[in-house]
Amino acid sequence: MTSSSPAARWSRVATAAVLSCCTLGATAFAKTTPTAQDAERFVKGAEARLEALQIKAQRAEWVTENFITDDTQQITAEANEELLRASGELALAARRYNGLKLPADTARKLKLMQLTLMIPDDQERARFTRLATGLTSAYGMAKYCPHKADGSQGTCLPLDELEKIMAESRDPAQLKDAWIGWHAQSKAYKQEYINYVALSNKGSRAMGFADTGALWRSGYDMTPDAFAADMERTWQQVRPLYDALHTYVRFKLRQTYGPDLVPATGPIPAHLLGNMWSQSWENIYPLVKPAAKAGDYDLSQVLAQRGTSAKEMVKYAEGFYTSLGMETLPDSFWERSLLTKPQDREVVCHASAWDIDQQQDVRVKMCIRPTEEDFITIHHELGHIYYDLAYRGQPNLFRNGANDGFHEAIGDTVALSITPSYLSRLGLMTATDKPGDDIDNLLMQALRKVAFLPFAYKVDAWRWQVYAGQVKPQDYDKVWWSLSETYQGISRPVPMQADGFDAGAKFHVAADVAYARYFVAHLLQFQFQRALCREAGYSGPLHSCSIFGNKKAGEKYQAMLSMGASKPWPEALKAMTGETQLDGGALIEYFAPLKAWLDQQNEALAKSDATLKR
Ligand code: X8Z
Ligand code: ZN
Repeated sequence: MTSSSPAARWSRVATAAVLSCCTLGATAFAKTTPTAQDAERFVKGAEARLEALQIKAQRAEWVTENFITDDTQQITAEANEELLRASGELALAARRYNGLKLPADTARKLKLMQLTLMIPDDQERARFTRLATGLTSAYGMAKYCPHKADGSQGTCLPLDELEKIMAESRDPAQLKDAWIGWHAQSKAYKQEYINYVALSNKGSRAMGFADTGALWRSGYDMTPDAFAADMERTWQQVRPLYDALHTYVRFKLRQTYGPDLVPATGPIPAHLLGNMWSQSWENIYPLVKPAAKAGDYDLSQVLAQRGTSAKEMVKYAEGFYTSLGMETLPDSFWERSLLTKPQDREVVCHASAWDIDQQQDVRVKMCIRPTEEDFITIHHELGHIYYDLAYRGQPNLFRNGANDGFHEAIGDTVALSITPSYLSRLGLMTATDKPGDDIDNLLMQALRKVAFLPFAYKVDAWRWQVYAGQVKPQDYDKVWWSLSETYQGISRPVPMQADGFDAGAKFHVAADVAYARYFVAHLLQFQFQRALCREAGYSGPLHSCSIFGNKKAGEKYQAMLSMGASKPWPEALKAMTGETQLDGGALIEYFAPLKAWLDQQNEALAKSDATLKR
């Protein structure tokens, strides 16, 4: 099972299946104290049942996301309902063994099994899974249909076309229109989301968690409060770097769009950052790149000019993993994956990786275009796939990432090795190309990675409050924008809509995929990269390291991947890096030259900006 796939939403293990609980309840719940042997027998049976149901749910979900209709949604909701019932029943039954002296593996499996929702009422459970499928599908099908000047309806724009506008347009009016158009869509499913949250909380509370946010935060081998404190601690570590980047970008956007649109201090309007959610800013690199001296190499241009096919894009990524000594992707991957957007049906285009049968049947679903962004994303997706393949030898309950942030960090780490020298080796950069220097490349990377951190923090800071009941539906947007301003330093381009649902315009909110994982991953990937580069014998600056072709680093990586979720994540981290906690230090080391440069630029720009009146 893969972190991005929906069955993972409701339980840490996502893969735990069920004995038909009631049989178990009737027979095994005798009054006698259970033995360790009973516990092991229970776990074994549970894993077998869960596996069968997980595979069934994955297949149904795959079909729905590739072909959204009322029927497919119903089939998926029913398969997920069966899985959820089983997971809940097993989780309850597992409590019976809590406190017994057990082998470490069994105790861990029992613990993982209890990190799930439990919705005992048949109707509520069915309503819950129907809402879940409906929300993901509604997001997948949403389109902005602008009205023409004469009031008639124009061509409807799906998300990928709106994202293209956000990435490429430099016309503030057009950007604002695309931004508003997309953010108006989620209102349509706000009530479903509210109902979904209520049922989800009910399911979490039945398992003894304060709410679903607390259940999510319990998936990190520490208490929910300790995890929240770790996020805050590491955010404070990296915040000065984000602040420097934000200040620099604001100066540059002010120069581009003028002081009326971009203020000298305070938040940046969200529609000017090159991305629908302002979550990563690499698309505005041309506006903020260091003047004159910057190189002009553009990977997107190269890929588009060569007419690079979606399959070729994936082949490049596969080539990286095999260069580390990992296996080639099975034939079924190429036969069954969806790599381009079909024109004849509704699909969920948000990129995802799937582990259908927990053995060989791995797939990617992604609407690939020949761009640098997608080139990086496909390396990310294959990270999920190679993790899935590496831990398939583990028992069912351990076929997962050490934590969900690990799952997200695997491919991102590999993508950090897409350096100019690597692109030259692939022939994607030639002698006539003018690559940027270190600062150019670091700035681009910071627009991707550093800009992302407060966004990831915000999404779940908001959701934790929503799940805790601290934010009422009428205040969803108020709190969303207050957090957006506090953490990201961005503002809504226009006043809030009445009863709006801006958070729901993000896939992971509509599809209810926890987001703290990406915050964790954005720190972990630098910790991983530093360790792998050391293993490869590299001793230069961290940002220039590429582990391409290094079998020694590959072995080290594979050893951690094959552990799956069998050990608490600090042990997996230690095995590879020697570190035992989440830490922003490696990221700070990677960007150190850029931080010094940004500080210098900001000082100089502050002086020249004084002449730019608001
Ligand atoms: O959703 C994803 C992946 C699939 S797990 C494409 N990402 C987050 C996002 O798009 O919001 C990758 C980075 C953040
Ligand atoms: Zn992912």
